[in-house]
Amino acid sequence: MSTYEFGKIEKKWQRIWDEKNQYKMDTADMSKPKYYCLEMFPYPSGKIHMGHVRNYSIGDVVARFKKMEGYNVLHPMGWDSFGLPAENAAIKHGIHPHKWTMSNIEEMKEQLKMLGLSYDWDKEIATSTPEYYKWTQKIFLEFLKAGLAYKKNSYVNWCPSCETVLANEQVVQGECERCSTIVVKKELEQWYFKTTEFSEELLKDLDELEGWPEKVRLMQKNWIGKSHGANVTFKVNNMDKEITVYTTRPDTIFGSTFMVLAPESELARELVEGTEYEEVLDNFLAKMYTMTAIEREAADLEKEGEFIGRTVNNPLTGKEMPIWIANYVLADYGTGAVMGVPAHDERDEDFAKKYGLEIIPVIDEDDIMINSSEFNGMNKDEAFNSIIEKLENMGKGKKTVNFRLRDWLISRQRYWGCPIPVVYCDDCGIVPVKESDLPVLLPTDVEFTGKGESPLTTSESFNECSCPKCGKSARREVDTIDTFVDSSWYFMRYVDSNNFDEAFNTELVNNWLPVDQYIGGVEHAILHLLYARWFMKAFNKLGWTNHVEPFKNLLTQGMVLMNGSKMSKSKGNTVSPMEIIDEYGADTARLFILFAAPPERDLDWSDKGVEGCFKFLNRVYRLVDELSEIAHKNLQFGKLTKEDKEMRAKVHSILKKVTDDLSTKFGFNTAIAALMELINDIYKYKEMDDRNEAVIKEAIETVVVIVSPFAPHLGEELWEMIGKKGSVFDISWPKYDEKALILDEVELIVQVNGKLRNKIMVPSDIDQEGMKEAALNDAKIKEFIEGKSIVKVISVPSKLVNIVVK
Ligand code: ANZ
Ligand code: ZN
Repeated sequence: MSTYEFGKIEKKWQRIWDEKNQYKMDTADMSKPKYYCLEMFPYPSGKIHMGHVRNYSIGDVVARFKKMEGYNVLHPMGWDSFGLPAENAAIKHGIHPHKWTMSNIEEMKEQLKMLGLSYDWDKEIATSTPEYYKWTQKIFLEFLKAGLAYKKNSYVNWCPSCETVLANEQVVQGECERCSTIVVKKELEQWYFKTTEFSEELLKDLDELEGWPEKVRLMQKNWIGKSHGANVTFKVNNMDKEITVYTTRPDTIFGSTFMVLAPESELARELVEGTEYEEVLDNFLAKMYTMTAIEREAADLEKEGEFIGRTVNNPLTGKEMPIWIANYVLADYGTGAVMGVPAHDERDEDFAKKYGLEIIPVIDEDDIMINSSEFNGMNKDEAFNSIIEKLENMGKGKKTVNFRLRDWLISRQRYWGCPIPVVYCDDCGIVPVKESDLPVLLPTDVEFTGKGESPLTTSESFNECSCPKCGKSARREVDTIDTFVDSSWYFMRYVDSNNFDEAFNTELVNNWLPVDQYIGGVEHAILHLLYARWFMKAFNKLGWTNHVEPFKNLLTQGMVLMNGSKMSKSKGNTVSPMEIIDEYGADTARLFILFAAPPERDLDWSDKGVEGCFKFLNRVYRLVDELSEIAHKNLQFGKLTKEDKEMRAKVHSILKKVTDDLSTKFGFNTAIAALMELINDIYKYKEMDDRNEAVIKEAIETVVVIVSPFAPHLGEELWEMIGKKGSVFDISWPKYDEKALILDEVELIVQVNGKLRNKIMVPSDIDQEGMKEAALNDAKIKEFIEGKSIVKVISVPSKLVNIVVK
């Protein structure tokens, strides 16, 4: 008897899969229904972690099962390979980001292959390769043409000591991650994608995404943040100027006693220009530059502000209101100006109390209007509409909806990203690079000093260029594109990854999108998914696809924990997948991770659990090995005993359960539990003296098929051991036998016009309707009643059916 040599088995099948291109598929082939199974592609850090193992094991079971169910399955993998770590490695170790990235990819690919994942590697992409980013650049230019990309001034994080721009994730509690200097804001012209173009669609279409977790839909909805209110205009006293505020509570306007502006707003600057308050504004702004937007939006923010020497009049009360600037008002939301209503808004209340501003309640505890002139006595909702109407009639207001969603700042002052394909010409301004000149390649003569605005400024070869329009010498854009852009369309490139003429073929994308099942971490629930959805809508508008949503079904898998907290390098509580593969094999690693918890839930690592799964696979191996000779035989069931029937019922009921668990829900853990139960029963059954070999053969074959999607190397090995030719993954998923599920049967006599015509077997607990149906559906009986009309059907429970025809 041989033992389960997982190391040998896994290497053997990985080699065979490679050699015969087991997972190659053709997206042009639409002869079978399509199924697009996608897992979020990784950043190539060089080493896979347990989160990857979980994500990709889930996807692999889905892909393998769907293929066996008869779908043409697209299951690709690639690399989100631009990004900061490669650049940091360059600064620290002097290794070029491209080299560093490519060697990481190679290493990680090796590791993914060791997990036995069913990817078609011919479809592999890496976003940092010119073959890919050429199309990212082309997409940028098309967006520019369509008005979906534009440039405007904005603030970046600047470390005065490192003299460099910092990404948000490099700012830790307001300080530079590297040197702990307080980070300030610096104004730069930057590129934006107009995400707000599709705010309404991004919100509305969430309703259609029934295959998404409710919590993710809600997170997106909140992020988009649609609100209903009004814009109200206030005239500035002693000045030819108006201020428009956005309010969701026009019903509180009689309680508005002051006005607050975002300190960064142009308006604030205009109001103080040439007055003694200019200095007040400058000093206040300097303070604001050390705060992040997140800090400023926090509910517990200590409210701070300054009076800036001007007033407005409340359009409905006529009361004079002082104008302040304050830290809690943001420049890029609404109009950047707020009417302060301290009686009904908490932030305004904190502010008014701190600075001694007037507080006037205008709504009582029963939501009835008070202190509001002709609106007194109204319900506040009624007042909401009536006050807007009044303001509209006065020409002082307008009903408005507002979105929290901002346009997407895509400029990064980084080297390791996709170059923005425009040049600046003194005569022609911003000029797009000609399509025939794409890709604009990243130069290699860059100095990685960690200083300055954009590393690309240090490359002479990159900067020297001529204007595509007039031919005069021009400067290249030195910023690169946010890596979230790369990952917003990669799933379309997979469909047509070797296309050298365009980003993708429209027909192929129309055929293959939406992704049928997307699987990834919940940390991407907002930005990545929102950006990808936005891209789909933009591509739709450009006529590149007829779809508007990229992902039909979404599974957000839980985290892998150790002793209750997330596995992480910094905490030192990690288990390396490679160690587990070495010690127990990839099949055990996969089985454990799928068995230990339902996929959406967090999973606690357990060495005991791994050990248990390893033992189980050994047990499966030994069982099949022992019975493989029987499986080779040509056998007939013959007459079955009660025990034989029970064994068959078990096999088919478990096949039914596993099929159900895999096709309608992600019941991997329950499917594996069922398989364990089946193995126990087979062990018992095979020990019986009068065991039926045909029953054993059927049971063993079923076990091998069921184990395959979870432990694919072992599945193939066992399939070979029981004498089957070819890959187990090329067969159709077996159908369970409904009849085998029924244990007790009785013989039913079927008569036609009183004459015995056949005897059929039916379940003993059959009802009269069932008896009638079974009799009428019997092939032999059908011959006797064909062409005749049924007068009536008489039945004696569990014994006889008589069909009267004429
Ligand atoms: C008066 C008022 C009275 C307000 C009241 C609220 C309650 P949402 O719902 O999130 O859209 N606001 C408007 N622009 C702002 C900005 N740039 N920075 C900070 N706050 C701003 O929030 C809309 C409300 O937030 C607006 O309605 C405004 O305050 C404030 F009892 O106007 B409200
Ligand atoms: Zn020019």
